[in-house]
Amino acid sequence: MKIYFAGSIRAGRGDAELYHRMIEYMKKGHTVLTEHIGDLNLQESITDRQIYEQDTAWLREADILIAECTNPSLGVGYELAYAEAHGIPCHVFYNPARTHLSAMLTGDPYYQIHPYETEEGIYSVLDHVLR
Ligand code: 6IA
Repeated sequence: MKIYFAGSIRAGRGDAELYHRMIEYMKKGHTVLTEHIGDLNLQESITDRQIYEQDTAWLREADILIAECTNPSLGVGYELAYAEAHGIPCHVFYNPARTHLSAMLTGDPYYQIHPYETEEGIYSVLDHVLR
């Protein structure tokens, strides 16, 4: 599967190590189009227009969107809406002990929402959805 992984960039990199581990896990059996989300030394080297054009092209190409939404991000919210508009299946992971997820995600039946308590819980759900 071609996976578009979405996680916070300008909205804060506090979960970057978690994104990195999730991407490494998914890469064992699949292609992650957005590996840079887990890059711990992310450097902004292209223009915002180039980022938008590249990311929306990857979204249209993706078989599935996996989003880690514990750290709220406008960009990730935009990507989720874009993916829904293009019929791409979306799975949203978040830790309810750390955030109260937006009703615009939990209230939209299109999204498969996966609250987790421990990081191990993420991987067992990923095993299931990426089968
Ligand atoms: O609003 P945020 O910046 O938190 O939005 C994060 C989301 O938007 C991620 O899921 C990305 O797919 C996308 N995004 C935001 N900024 C970038 C970016 N910056 N590069 C790629 N995708 C981005 C430059 C990084 C550089 C290494 C090229």
